[in-house]
Amino acid sequence: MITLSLGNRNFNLQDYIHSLIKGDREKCLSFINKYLETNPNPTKIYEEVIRPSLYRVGDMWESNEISVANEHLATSTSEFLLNHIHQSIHSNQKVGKKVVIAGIEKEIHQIGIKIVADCFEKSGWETFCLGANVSAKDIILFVKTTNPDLLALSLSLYNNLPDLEKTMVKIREVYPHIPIIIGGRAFLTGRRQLANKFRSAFYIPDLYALDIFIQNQNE
Ligand code: B12
Repeated sequence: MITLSLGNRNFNLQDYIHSLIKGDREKCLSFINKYLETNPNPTKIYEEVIRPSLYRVGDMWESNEISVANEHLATSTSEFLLNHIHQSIHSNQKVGKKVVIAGIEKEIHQIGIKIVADCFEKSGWETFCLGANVSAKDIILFVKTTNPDLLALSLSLYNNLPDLEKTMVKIREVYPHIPIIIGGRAFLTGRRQLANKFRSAFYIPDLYALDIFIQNQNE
């Protein structure tokens, strides 16, 4: 049993994962609402509930403990819950900064991308979330029209790391100075130093570090 303790309440993550796989929106929603009541900081719920539960779903899928359909159900239920959590996000003041967030071409994992967008939004940034599978050409064109202060790229598949590097090379050819942050599950097993190959590029390991990065940018 995986129990999360928060305030004086305990949350059984195993039960939540079970409801997620069954696509039981009502039970999941009740879990999420109780968690948010105890701690309204979305970063915490993303890092302690949404991410680990989907990683667990991925492991169960990989080891054939659950079907592809149940994995899809868990994913779509999580997307529904993200939309719900999004409603609790309020930024008191706009900071006058813009960020473009995207998953590179061939990447169709988009939940992490949406979450990163929420983190910027709650900190008062104007946020352009392009979603997954965006080509370098399209990212470059979009940057031209929006002139953002920062570009955030997400990568889930380890095998796509060379494509991320190629994308960053192409972006740097056109925009030598725009700061770029990279993150996502692909870096869990290494290659975090990829960012060091590029000027003003940074690897950010999790949302707690992202919040600190954003705070520093806001000062
Ligand atoms: C849902 C899912 C899918 C869905 C995606 C649907 C969607 N709408 O996004 C579908 C079914 C489409 C899918 C497809 C595939 N998937 Co998939 N998928 C998953 C699963 C179960 C969950 C992903 C997820 O949403 N995680 C939760 C989010 C919140 O976590 P996250 O993305 O890591 O993001 C967090 C952080 O990393 C960070 N973050 C993310 N990006 C960024 C960016 C920045 C700048 C920063 C600062 C932070 C940051 O913030 C987030 C909050 O904590 C994972 C399991 C897992 N362990 O992740 C497998 C997983 C990622 N998939 C995997 C695979 C193999 C595939 C497929 C190749 C399967 C296939 N044979 O077709 C395809 C590939 C498709 C493609 N070309 O991209 C493997 C990858 C293994 C590897 N070698 O890298 C995993 C790990 C499953 C497994 N255990 O094998 N998948």
